[in-house]
Amino acid sequence: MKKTTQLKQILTSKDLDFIMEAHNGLSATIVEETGFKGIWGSGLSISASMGVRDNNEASWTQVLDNLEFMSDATSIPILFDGDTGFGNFNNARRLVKKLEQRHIAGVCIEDKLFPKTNSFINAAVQPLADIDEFSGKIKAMKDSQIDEDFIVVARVEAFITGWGLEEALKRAEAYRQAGADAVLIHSKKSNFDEITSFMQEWANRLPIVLVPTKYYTTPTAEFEKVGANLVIWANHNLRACIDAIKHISEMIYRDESIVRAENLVAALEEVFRLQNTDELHLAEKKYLPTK
Ligand code: SPV
Ligand code: MG
Repeated sequence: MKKTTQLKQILTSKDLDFIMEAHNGLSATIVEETGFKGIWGSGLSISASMGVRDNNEASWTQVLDNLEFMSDATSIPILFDGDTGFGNFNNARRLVKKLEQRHIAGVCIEDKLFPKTNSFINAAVQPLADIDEFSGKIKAMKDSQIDEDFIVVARVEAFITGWGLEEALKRAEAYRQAGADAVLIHSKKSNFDEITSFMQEWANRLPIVLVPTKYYTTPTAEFEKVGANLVIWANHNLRACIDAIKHISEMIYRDESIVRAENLVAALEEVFRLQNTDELHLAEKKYLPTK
């Protein structure tokens, strides 16, 4: 099944589904192997893994190149975190074109201004996009997609920036009318109250996507109970890498030896397996002259 159709089914199925963050071809491969049905191409994780900030410091084509490796390495759909769409409607619709060419199943755009800042950094002073301008951007993106199953998720940042339920609903409804396939309602609260109040009023008008990074203690059953369709585990692979790399670097630095580290890291054979080295051996047998 096409990746776009897979993502559409994940979003529209009655069951609550989960997708997991990846930030390069290797982490994307591992996410698929683990059993997840989809991948979150996190802006935070991709930028952090590049050594830059989540402020559109990496150019959109640099991010796209990275996504292409992720897409080539996997057969499950990637929902790409497209930030604000990297400009106005025209930049955003060109982004859709380039994502489709790389078999990325969908993109999420948030109603802030370029260059954006991560939602958990000084969010109270972050300006929101004009509703009509952002709606036009969604329309342009939906009008430009070639594959009818390509997904555009509209991310509402009203709660994040200190606005209330009324503003969040107004924006979500405008984006629904502009043609969005789903709404991501984001919250930085450590409890689930904001989202619950939104979900009651929203009443299943469109599929809903949640990112419980800050309200992580909320039992997953609650997400199901309020009618959410998709949960994004947004950054734990990146954060796991940071701790693992720190730990092993410090150990090897102190020991001036790799003896203790050897059994704490993946075997080289595992690296080769994840790179699908066997396939190349078979291809060499098939395509290289045997003399
Ligand atoms: C990301 O993973 O980059 C996101 C989610 O946009 S958040 O960091 O929660 O804003
Ligand atoms: Mg992001």
